[in-house]
Formats: sequence, structure tokens, C-alpha cells
Amino acid sequence: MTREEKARLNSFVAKNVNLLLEEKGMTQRELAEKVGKSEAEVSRWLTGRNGFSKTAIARLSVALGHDITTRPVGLGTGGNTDNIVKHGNRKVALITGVTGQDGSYLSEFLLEKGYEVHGIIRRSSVDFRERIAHLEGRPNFHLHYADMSDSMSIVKVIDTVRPDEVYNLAAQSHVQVSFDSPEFTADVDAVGVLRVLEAVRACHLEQTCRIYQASTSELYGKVEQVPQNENTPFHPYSPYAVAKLYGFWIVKEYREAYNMFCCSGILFNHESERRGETFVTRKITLAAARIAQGHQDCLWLGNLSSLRDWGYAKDYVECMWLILQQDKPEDFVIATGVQHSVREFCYEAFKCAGITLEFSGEGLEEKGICVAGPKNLVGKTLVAVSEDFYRPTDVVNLWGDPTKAKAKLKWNPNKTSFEQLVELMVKHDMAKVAGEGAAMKVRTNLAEYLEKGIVR
Ligand code: NAP
Ligand code: G4F
Repeated sequence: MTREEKARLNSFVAKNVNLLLEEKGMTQRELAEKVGKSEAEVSRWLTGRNGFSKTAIARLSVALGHDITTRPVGLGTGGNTDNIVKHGNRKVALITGVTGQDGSYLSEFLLEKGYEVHGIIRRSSVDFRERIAHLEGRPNFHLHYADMSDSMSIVKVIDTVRPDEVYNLAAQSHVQVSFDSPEFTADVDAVGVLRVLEAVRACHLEQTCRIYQASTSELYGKVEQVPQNENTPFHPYSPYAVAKLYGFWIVKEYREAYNMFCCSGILFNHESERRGETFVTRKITLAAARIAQGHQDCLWLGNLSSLRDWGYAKDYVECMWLILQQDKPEDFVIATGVQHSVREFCYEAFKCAGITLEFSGEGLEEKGICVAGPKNLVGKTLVAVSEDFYRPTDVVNLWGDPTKAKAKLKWNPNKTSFEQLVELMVKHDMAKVAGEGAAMKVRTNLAEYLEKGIVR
């Protein structure tokens, strides 16, 4: 057997075992106990990191009551499997950035569709996987260590998983941080994309594997046209955007040069209860909740007049999938088509927390004062402006035109309105702050750090 044939057999057998586990509602731990192996060893088999010896195949077949070298027939697949189960087999997706906001929602979405989902995680001193903790241990959900700055690790994972679809979401995604760490941002957000494309080619998957690239409205930067669509010129306006521009063009280049099915979704800002706490929307909803519950005095922000087209992340991951299901590879703008300022987001969020704000003053002197709400807050300045949160160059007028996505992907950009988005985020954060109790001191310190500009 050639190396390639062996790899194919291993991946076939691993998929069978996964299908059977799900069908029987058996966990990896239970299977490990049945075959007398450690859970780690079983996990290595199931994720294709270890090949199957003849003995392993025999033991697993007995434990699962089926010859695992033949495809189980008529297995239930769970969830919506439209267009997914090919030849009785699951589609395999690899997600980079699986621990992030979008990665976690996309994992849920693809598992629901019947995919086998693999995610890349990177080593960190704190094991912070809060967003995907509820998915770990599921039979069709697997994690692999790799890093976007490490080509070999990416090649190894792609060779092991042999995905049908790659969703490249991993990035240093904070625009302001990209001014502090421009080289790291370029390495991960620009060259990282190239590494994924080359890894797919190195594993000879370029004609079968479809690739989604997480591109961004930041490409429009110092905008040259409003609203922005697929034909609007790019003018990147931060190290982050410049790196992402490379990602966009290298994807287009590989599509044309090697006929690969690789596409960019040019996504406008999308937020959720899982949004990182230093992006402006989440910083506001958390602060509104803390201020309403007496754990923070004032929220310090930067440019309140900046305009964004904010959507709900859970709605947006569907587009990533839809883009890869098209007949031909194309790039799409994904946005709501509705624009609001940071000031309006603040007003709405505090309103959801029971506080009415009135803004007065300009620039650094602008203040958001409580004019109605809890007695102890009325008359107080609850929102103020700090130079710390201004950027060397700021993108101030993002407004997307989702016409193409509506027509070709049949996607509804207005499933969740701006008001609903703010409300669901504030509701979540009101409950989070109320439940924090013992940890409140830590959170209060975070609020102080935010105020001092130590954490953006
Ligand atoms: P996010 O919450 O910041 O998640 C970023 C993910 O990338 C995390 O899983 C992170 O891992 C991972 N990552 C960062 N550096 C890595 C490295 N060197 N190796 C491996 N993984 C690495 O971002 P998001 O909001 O979900 O956004 C997903 C993607 O869409 C990003 O590429 C972002 O630039 C792009 N995008 C986002 C928006 C938006 O509004 N959310 C709009 C347009 C485009 P850790 O958990 O270990 O940090
Ligand atoms: O929430 P932001 O940090 O998001 P930004 O810069 O738009 O980037 C996000 O969306 C992009 C898509 O357009 C993604 F590509 C990117 O990965 C990320 O997810 O800032 C939004 C606006 C900016 O104009 C900023 O200057 O809010 C302004 N802002 C005002 N005060 C603030 C603050 N931003 C932050 N983070 N913190 C503030 O205190």
C-alpha cells in the first residue's frame, strides 16, 4: 500500500468510527474503556493522528458491533444534512480560529449540518476555550494544535484531516492592536493565508478542497465610496487592513493561477454575546451592565462618531458556508446595509440597561450624561472620551451593500436588527455581571484598566 492509500484508508476508517459512535450515542471515553486503551489514544485514531493497526481495527469492530473497514449503511446523521452527506460519508471541515467568536458559531452551524468539524488551536499558558467548551467531547468535533505562523504545523493538520472545506478565520483581529504588533499581524493575517493555501497544495488537495478566507470591510478603510460593494476600491488604513489585503489578493491569485475554489467573504462588523471584550460593542454592553449594577463609574471610549454596519455573528457564519456551496468561486460582501455610530450604539445599550443618556460637547469634551434611570445615576457622566482610544488612522464610515449576497446566496441580511443585536448583548451581559459575584473585584479591575487605556 502506498503512503497515500494508507492515509486514505485511515481517514475512511476514522470517519466510520465517528459515524458509529454518534449513531450509538457512545462517547470516546466509553469506547476507550471497551477497547482497553486510553481516551487520548482513541482520540488520536479518530482524528487521524495515529494509523489503525490490524489489532486496533479488530478490537474497534467488536466494540462497535460493525466491521469498521466497511461503510456503515443507513446511519442516522443527526441535524440538517441537505447537500452534506456525500456517498454516505460526512463532509470534513477544518476551521482555523475555532476558539474565536466566529469559529465557535461556525462549528455549531457545521455540526448541525452533519459535518465532521476539525479546529486548530494554539498553545497558550492559560487554557482559554470558553467559546467552544460546550462542543468538546462531541464525536464529530476534534481539535488539533497548530499555529498560523508555523507552516509545518498547518501542513501536518491538513494532511491528517484531509478536509473538503477549510474556513480560514484565524487572525490577530484587533485593529488597534495591529498598530502595536504590526509584524505579528502581518505574519498571521497575511502570510498565514498563504501558508494555508500552500498547505492545501502540498497535500494535493487543491482540486477537491474549498477554502473560505475571512476578509474584512477594513479593506475599504479610508473609504472612497458609500455604501461599499464588491466593486468599491480598497484603501486599507491600518496594519491589520494592509495584512488582510494581502490575504484577499493571494486568495484571488491562487483561484486564477491554480484554478482553486477559494473565496473571500468581505464581512462587515459582526458582534454577539461572544464578541471579544475589547471591541467597542462588547466594551459598551459590558460597561452598561456594570454601571447599571454599580460596579463601574464611567465608560471611556475613543471616536464616538465612527460609523459601522453592525450585524449578528450567528447570522453571518451561514454566509461563510453558503459562499463555499456556490457553483463557482466568488467573493461576497456580507453586511446588513444599515449604519449606526458608536454614540448610537452606546445610547441603545444603556437604554437596554434602564439608563437614558444625553450626549453633549464635542471631541474629547463630549460626555454622555444620565438623564433618566436609577436615581443615584441621574445627572452623572457615564460616558466620556479618552485620547487613549483614538487610533493613528481610523476607519470612520463603513456601510455595506449586501445586494449580491441577497441575490446569489439568498441570504437575509436583516434577520437580526440593530436594536435586537444590542438588546441580546446587553441582556447577556446584565446576567453575566449579576452572576459574577465573587469575581467582581477582577472585573472591576478590568474596567479600571479599560478606563486607563491599558487594555483596549
Ligand atoms: P476573534 O474572536 O479575535 O478570533 C480570532 C481567532 O484566531 C481565535 O481563535 C484566535 O485564537 C485565532 N488566532 C489568532 N492568532 C493565531 C495564530 N497565530 N495561530 C492560530 N490561531 C490564531 O475573531 P472573530 O471576530 O471571530 O473573527 C474571525 C475572522 O474574521 C478573523 O480573521 C477576523 O479578522 C475576521 N473578521 C472579523 C469581523 C468581525 O466583525 N468579527 C469582520 C470581518 C472580518 P486564540 O483564541 O488562541 O486567540
Ligand atoms: O469595535 P472595533 O474595535 O472594531 P473595528 O476596528 O471596526 O474592527 C472589527 O471589525 C472589522 C470589520 O470592519 C474586522 F475586520 C476586525 O477584525 C474587527 O472585528 O472599533 C469600531 C470603531 C472604530 O472606529 C474605533 O475607533 O469604534 C471606534 N471606537 C471608539 N472607541 C473604539 C473605542 N473601538 C474600540 N475597540 N475601543 C474603544 O474604546
